[in-house]
Amino acid sequence: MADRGEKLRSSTESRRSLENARKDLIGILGELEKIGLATRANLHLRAYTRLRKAKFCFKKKHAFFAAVLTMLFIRYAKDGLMPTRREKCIIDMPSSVHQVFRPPQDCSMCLGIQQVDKVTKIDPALFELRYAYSGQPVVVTDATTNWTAPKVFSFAFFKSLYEGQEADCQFFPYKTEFKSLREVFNMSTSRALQLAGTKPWYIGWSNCDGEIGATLREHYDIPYFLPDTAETEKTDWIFMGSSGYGAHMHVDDVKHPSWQAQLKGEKLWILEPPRECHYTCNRMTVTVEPGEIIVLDTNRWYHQTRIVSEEVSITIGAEYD
Ligand SMILES: O=C(O)CCC(=O)C(=O)O
Repeated sequence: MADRGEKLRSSTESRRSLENARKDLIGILGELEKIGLATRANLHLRAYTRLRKAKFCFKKKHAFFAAVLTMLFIRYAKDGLMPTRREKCIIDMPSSVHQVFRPPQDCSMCLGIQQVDKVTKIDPALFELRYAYSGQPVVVTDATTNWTAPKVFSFAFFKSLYEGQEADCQFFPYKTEFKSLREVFNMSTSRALQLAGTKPWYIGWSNCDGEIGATLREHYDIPYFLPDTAETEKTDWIFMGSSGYGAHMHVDDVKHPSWQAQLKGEKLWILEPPRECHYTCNRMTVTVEPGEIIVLDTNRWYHQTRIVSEEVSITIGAEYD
């Protein structure tokens, strides 16, 4: 208590002596002005006063920096708002931050690859050797033959599965107005079926609900070509939507490569090598037809998709290691 009183006293005293010094200085400067002596101190004091009054003047160079900053902001804000597949983190960073800190790739993963192969009846050993972990994208044409998913999976089927549930782990609205899967399943049937005059839509989500996952797996199998030692993640990824729409160009930040089965509709994939390999590797495109499975390391290849069929596209996929 005594200590606080002491501090208060000393701060009041120093404020008083500062005030006295200011008054003395003004007095001296006044006297100097009276006798016409323009001292350096006097000049400095005026310059200081002028400086304080000066207004900020927006010049050409300021406009240039403002334009650069605005462009950077728009680019990163847009990119940051775009969804990409990621592992769940405690603190989720915008996708732009992930992309900036992405470790550089070894371009041997894409060197010499001219196109996405389409293969049939591929032996798992050969698949492992050529495609499973090499980074070379491939489409397998005969891996959904006995699946019931292409017939069963539809907007109405997913709607009935998710009725009253909040079971999606990650939801990607892309360009739609939807904020959740619940909102998607509330759209009108005519829009869901993309009848004439209705608004197009494209969305994606991951399912981590055990029960729903088990129901989904009643209708598809682990693709036969995956190596015996490979484990498929329990998280299913579903992408669904209308002609002309798809995912923007991006790279993912997930653990493993993925497979994705085209159950309905046709989807064009545009693949770009990582930025650091642009001069050594090729950009490629491939259209995945109903019944085909694309296998892609989405962590290494930048990818963009577009539905090219009139029919609504439905896909299911997962990561494997
Ligand atoms: O299937 C799509 O349209 C997008 C898929 C995608 O971006 C992904 O799997 O990371």
